[in-house]
Amino acid sequence: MSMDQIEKLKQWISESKRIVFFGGAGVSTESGIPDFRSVDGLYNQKFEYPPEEIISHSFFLRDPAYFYRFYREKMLPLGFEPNITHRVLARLEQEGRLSAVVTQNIDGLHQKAGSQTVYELHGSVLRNYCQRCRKFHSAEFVKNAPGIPRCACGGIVKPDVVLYEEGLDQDTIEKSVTAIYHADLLIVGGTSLTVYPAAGLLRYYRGNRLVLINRDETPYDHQADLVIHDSLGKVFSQL
Ligand code: CNA
Repeated sequence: MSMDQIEKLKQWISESKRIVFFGGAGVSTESGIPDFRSVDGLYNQKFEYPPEEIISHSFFLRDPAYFYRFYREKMLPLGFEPNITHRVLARLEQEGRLSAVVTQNIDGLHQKAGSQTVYELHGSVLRNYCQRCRKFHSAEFVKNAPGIPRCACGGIVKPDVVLYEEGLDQDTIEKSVTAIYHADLLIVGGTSLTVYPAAGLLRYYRGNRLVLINRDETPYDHQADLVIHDSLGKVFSQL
């Protein structure tokens, strides 16, 4: 990362009023939550089944006990705190520069940092519903339940997280598309941009200030107006 890149990003931010930040698991790695596709990410660890299979809708129906063992151990990020990136994004919103955070994360850390307008494309581990009576259950309930978490009515509780084979919430997609379409600066960070349809939302951006901040290369690097291959923490601590 060069000083020129930081200066350019700072200038663009100072000239913007409708910034949208589009992020992924890399936003929370510096809070201590591993991502999926980095070398030490979940997809490079060994399990009985590929993680994509375990966190799929059909697997959840077939073997909820195994699903929950994996989910509790690897996907339920409780007790983590927002980092500098979450906090700077919340500040930019308070300053009236940022209109929305669109995230693929399910950890709730943007809201914990103070962000108000957060579109969670893949849901949140903080919301859990009984599949029979729709009663709400907390993440702590799911974490502490023995085996498969069950509601008082006997129904199985399911996290409000989009599993493989499941569709995204239409209202969340529409709000994300609208925010991205009207953005004057789109900052994309901490995402491999390989998970669809989420990654495809970038095509709704109409401006000429697309910034990509990611440790690894992404398939969208060549489309960006500014690419920074570095950690988000290093970049955001200078903004
Ligand atoms: P991914 O595919 O794991 O990619 C993460 C990307 O972030 C990689 O390209 C890394 O190089 C990059 N990266 C990691 N740490 C940093 C950092 N500190 N600074 C800059 N770049 C970094 O994750 P995606 O979000 O693209 O994939 C989408 C999945 C991952 C979504 O469905 C999420 O729900 C899911 N996920 C979420 C969390 C969470 O909520 N914190 C954690 C793990 C996975």
